[in-house]
Amino acid sequence: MKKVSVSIDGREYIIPAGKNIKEAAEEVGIYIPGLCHHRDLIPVGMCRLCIVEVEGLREFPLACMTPVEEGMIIRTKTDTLQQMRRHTMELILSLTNHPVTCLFCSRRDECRDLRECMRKVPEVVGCRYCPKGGECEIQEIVGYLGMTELRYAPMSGTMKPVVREPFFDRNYNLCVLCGRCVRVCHEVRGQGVLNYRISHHRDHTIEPLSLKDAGCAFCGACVDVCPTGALYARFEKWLKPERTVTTTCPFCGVGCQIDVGVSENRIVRVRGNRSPGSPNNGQLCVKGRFGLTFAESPERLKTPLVRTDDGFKPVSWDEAFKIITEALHKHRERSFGMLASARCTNEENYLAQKFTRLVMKSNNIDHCARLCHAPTVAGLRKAFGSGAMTNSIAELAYSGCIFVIGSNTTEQHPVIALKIKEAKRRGGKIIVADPRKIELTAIADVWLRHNPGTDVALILGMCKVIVDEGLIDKSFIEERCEGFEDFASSLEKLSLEEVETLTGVDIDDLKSAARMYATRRPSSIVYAMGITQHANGTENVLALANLSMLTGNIGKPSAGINPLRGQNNVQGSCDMGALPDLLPGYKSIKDPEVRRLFEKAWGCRLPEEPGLTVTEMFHAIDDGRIRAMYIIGENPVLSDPDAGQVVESLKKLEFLVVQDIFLSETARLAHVVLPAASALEKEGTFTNTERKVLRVRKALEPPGDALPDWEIICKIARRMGYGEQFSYKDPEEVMKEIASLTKIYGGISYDRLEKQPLQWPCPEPDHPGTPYLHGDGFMRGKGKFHVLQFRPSPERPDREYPYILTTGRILFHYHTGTMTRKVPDLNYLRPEEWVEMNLLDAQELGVTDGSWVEVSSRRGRVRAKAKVTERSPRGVVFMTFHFSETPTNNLTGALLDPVARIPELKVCPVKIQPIREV
Ligand SMILES: Nc1nc2c(c(=O)[nH]1)N[C@H]1C(S)=C(S)[C@@H](COP(=O)(O)OP(=O)(O)OC[C@H]3O[C@@H](n4cnc5c(=O)[nH]c(N)nc54)[C@H](O)[C@@H]3O)O[C@H]1N2
Ligand SMILES: Nc1nc2c(c(=O)[nH]1)N[C@H]1C(S)=C(S)[C@@H](COP(=O)(O)OP(=O)(O)OC[C@H]3O[C@@H](n4cnc5c(=O)[nH]c(N)nc54)[C@H](O)[C@@H]3O)O[C@H]1N2
Ligand SMILES: [Mo]
Repeated sequence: MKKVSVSIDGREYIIPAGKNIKEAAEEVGIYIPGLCHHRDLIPVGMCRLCIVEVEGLREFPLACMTPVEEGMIIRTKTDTLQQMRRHTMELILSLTNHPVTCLFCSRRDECRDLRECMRKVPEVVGCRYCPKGGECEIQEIVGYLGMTELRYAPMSGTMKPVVREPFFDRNYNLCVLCGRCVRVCHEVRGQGVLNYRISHHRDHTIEPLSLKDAGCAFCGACVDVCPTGALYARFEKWLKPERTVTTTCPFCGVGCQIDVGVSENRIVRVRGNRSPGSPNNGQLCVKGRFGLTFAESPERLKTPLVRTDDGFKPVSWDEAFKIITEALHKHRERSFGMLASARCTNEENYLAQKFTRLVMKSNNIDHCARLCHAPTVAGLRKAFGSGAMTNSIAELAYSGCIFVIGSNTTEQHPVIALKIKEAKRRGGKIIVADPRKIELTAIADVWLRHNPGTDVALILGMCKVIVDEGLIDKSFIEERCEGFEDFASSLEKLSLEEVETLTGVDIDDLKSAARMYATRRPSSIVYAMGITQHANGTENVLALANLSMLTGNIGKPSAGINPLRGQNNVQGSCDMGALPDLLPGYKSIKDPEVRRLFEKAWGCRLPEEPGLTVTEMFHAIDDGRIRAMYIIGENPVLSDPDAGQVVESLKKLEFLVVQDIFLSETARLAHVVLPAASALEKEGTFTNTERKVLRVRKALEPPGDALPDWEIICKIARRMGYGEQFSYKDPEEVMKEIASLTKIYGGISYDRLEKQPLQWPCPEPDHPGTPYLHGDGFMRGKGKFHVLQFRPSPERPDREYPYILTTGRILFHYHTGTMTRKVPDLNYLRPEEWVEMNLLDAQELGVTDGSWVEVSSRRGRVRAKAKVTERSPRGVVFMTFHFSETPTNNLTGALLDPVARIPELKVCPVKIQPIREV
């Protein structure tokens, strides 16, 4: 990196070239005041407070707008500068009518706790008015400038009412019109909701007046950049953290690093962390920023519960363990099934599978990856030899083209969507393939609105165009792949007209998408559930693998295939072998060599036959092959397909123990319920979607008697006679064992993670980790093309069930709602299920926006309000599975992909009938 040497305030510094004076000074610890600038924003030089003196220049350059140059002699704090800044500041304060009592308060420097201040100096209305106290940037500037009074009378303005938004207040009496909020909303978040409202009554303020209906995503970025108390999160108001803990967000698979400020065992601050390797660089989404308070919900489980005839009875851990060990002893070596949890840490998942295999002598262990990315694991392993996201989140910003297929990225991985928007700003092309009109279609260069379930045809069509037009990367294919000839000749039989008929996508659009993807290298593919949750999910994944190899867009930075993993630790649960056929590190249970390694380490014999998958376990209950289950952090009563059947099956179990943080719908069916500590209350690691191992740290004490999942599993195992194999001091010790047995984690340790996160494969203690895979050759040797044929979804719409129901998620809620629905303002933003449907369908059905409908399938029926929206194409309706009042999965079916055993959750034929309000 090029460097320049400069002098600042009489000292010499070497600074990376390309920085502006303000950034350069900050880097060496010199403060220059400023209100409009923020490190995430494009400098605009609006507030003029950051003027400096540069030798040889007669004017006073703005530090935020002036790049450092070799040999510059800069002064940041001369009398002239300070005097000019004081004038400027006085003007800003008087023109914006910002209250000053607090600013000139003699105890300003001690200002730490505003409640304290109000008690001592009750007449200080300024403080009472502002929630920001010692963190106010205006106060900092006023102090730096040594101001003691305001010589200009404040402009008389009217008091503006404080607007109460979900999560935060907007008090424009405190706004100094620095514009940071407006700019972060446009520049960083690409949301563009906030705007200036300039009126001739000097009543300048920020629009819109209410954010809820204006498309605001409530990410909180505006709140975080506000220098004053104008925008302020209510749960942070008045309170100061006693300590701050950096940990990993417990919602989705992005793995955002968060700084959680805690006071008296309560969360009083949440900020995005920006230390090296953090996937989010300071940004968060609504759930990470404002949704962590689920942990403080009074509904948290606080003691073990045992079911009696009169409902659940709280019991001691001792009593609960006694019942559990007695019951589980009966089912060893047979009739036992475990669901591990992608919400839990790596260490906990490792222990869950060790418990199942070693203590229960069974391979019946699986988890929600089965309903999620099982086709990714299966398909990408077949094609490349590894089932993980090939590249890193940060690389997306530099892609020449991003093909987003079946991923509603802005709602489901909001912080990754920022990188897609950034790529667009840098001139990259965006292709979206989605039947629904998602937010990204607004910035897409091409939007392929295909019929649900026709992805194989669509992708093969693109492959055909690429081959026919000679856009393939011949040398890449020759050197690094196999099976190309067969694949290419299989395309000869495919007709684009047929693709058009099947998919409903115009041939010209298909062609331009194919050309864009093939020629704007490096091109990335981003996909999620729209690809995997189909009875032909594995074929969809293989089709994408073919597309990437054809054009050589794999094994390179900013290219690759990026399955966005869903749950916070679903990548880790898979890595840890919480799967019926694989031991930690994706080692086959059938391989005797592998078994020997684990048998030696654990001192046991391992069961050889692969176990049952999630969906198979529920069927096995029905025929008596499974009679006891241990479910950790999963809620299949709402999340599994054909959920009505799942409930029936669970009721047949002789013994069910559920370990959760809430009394979930599944826990309600248990014989014993165990209270777990949430991610905010324990130590460990999560592995995010880009294979990055991130630390989870304890910020809060767990409520009541709740214990971390790892401790509970170990305690049960020890009681069942496995004291030696399950006595760990802490999760760090578990990670040591994981690293010793799992090559891809071989070089990972808590010591190293303390410095920065590491991406697997990281086989040695001095290995730097791997940002993108298959760089020096595919993990399986050669990349393999697969010949594929389009198979339509097994259950098609017909006269009785004419609409296609596709299911998924929305921004404000998470899965079965156990956590997000405990956060009042998330619930306020979306309190109920909607059946999203097209206007033409609504008219045909005689349904209006907000009226009630009954949706039924061959398996069940549910009721909800209709939402008439252009998001849904004709004939397709969309529902979530976030609301227990509307158990959508009573409708979906358990038709499985033959390879990955994932159910078809994205195509379910239904009928819809208007009903009277319920
Ligand atoms: N807010 C929030 N974020 C989440 C979650 C959450 O519950 N809430 N869950 C997390 C988890 S575990 C996961 S797996 C991810 C899921 O993240 P996504 O997969 O992005 O979410 P979905 O809503 O399931 O569906 C994705 C898209 O697939 C489209 N689609 C439907 N049918 C088809 C089809 O046949 N072909 C194609 N190409 N597209 C189709 C839908 O219109 C939708 O836009 O989100 C994670 N993030
Ligand atoms: N119709 C339809 N169904 C779907 C999908 C779809 O798109 N459509 N998507 C599928 C997908 S991709 C997924 S990933 C699954 C998700 O399905 P689930 O994993 O069953 O859903 P969650 O609501 O995330 O359930 C996790 C449970 O873990 C608990 N929990 C949270 N943290 C902890 C912890 O630290 N310890 C313990 N012990 N418990 C904890 C929560 O309270 C919650 O009850 O749903 C699937 N089901
Ligand atoms: Mo998922």
